Amino acid sequence: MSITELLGIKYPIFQGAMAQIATYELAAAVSNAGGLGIIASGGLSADQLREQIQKCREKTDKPFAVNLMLMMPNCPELVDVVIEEGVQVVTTGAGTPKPFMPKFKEAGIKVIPVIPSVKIALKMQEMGADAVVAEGTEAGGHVGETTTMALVRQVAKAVDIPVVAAGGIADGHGVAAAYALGAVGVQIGTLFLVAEECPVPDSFKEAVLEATDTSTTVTGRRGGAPVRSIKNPMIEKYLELENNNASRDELEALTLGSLRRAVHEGDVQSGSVMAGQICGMLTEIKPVQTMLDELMAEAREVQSALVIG
Ligand code: TUI
Repeated sequence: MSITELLGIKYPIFQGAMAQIATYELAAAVSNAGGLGIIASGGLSADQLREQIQKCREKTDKPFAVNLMLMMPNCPELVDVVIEEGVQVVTTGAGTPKPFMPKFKEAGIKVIPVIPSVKIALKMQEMGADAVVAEGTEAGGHVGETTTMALVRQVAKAVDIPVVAAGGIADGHGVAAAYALGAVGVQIGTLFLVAEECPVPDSFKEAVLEATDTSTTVTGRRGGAPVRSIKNPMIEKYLELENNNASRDELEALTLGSLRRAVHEGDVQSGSVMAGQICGMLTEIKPVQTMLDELMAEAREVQSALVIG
């Protein structure tokens, strides 16, 4: 069965669950446009997540998912909300959904973990995942080490469940490339940062539009939670502190509340503007529907025009 049949969607395109950004407004827009909209629950309370799910359902009658950031201490409560509200699909990130698998299975929920390596992909398959999103290090936010090119191919060869490719994809060429590697769908985050429906301040969208292919970098490798974002004075300072072996406290003082500063206050100088390496290609703010239609039309054009050798 194709991923579109499995999930009841038109296009094999998932919207990345960008923490504090992927609210019901963006998720509903993506689902209405034929993709899989995903509500990011990172940073939300159980009540806030319930409200997000209910508002999403008011805006779309199409399938949508909820992403669980497994590092969140309130994950068990969020899982209960997802089940009570009848959400059909869950994606997970930054950890293992193992403790929650029996509950998800019992509720008939499809579980699609985001994974950064073959080893973790196999582990997820064994615990009953319905598919995996193989996310390369080109992606924004919390990332692994392996590139999309190397990761997707190796995961696709290793597992029997469907593989969705993520990291560095923002147009039809990227979609076609993902399929060539064995993926049966893509997850896209950075492109949707510049969607009309994306609820971030204009300054955030401008930072993404102005960025080039070399504008992002990864901080926090030493602390074990590497994060990709667009370089700005705060990130430069972080890198300097990291190079000088600064204490964990000093580093945390710099990043405390930094995602909120960028996403809610539009402060793109001292806030975290998490984005993937493909941001250099983005030049225009567009409606989600236009983005998805163009992505799929271009992917099909690339597919039929491809000449090898
Ligand atoms: O989770 C993401 N991306 C994120 S989460 C996030 S919020 C955040 N803010 C500040 C610091 C850190 C996070 C921003 N972006 N992507 C999915 C993803 N999952 N990437 C890597 C992983 C992952 C890593 C280890 C998944 C599983 C895993 O291990 C599982 C196991 O069983 O060991």
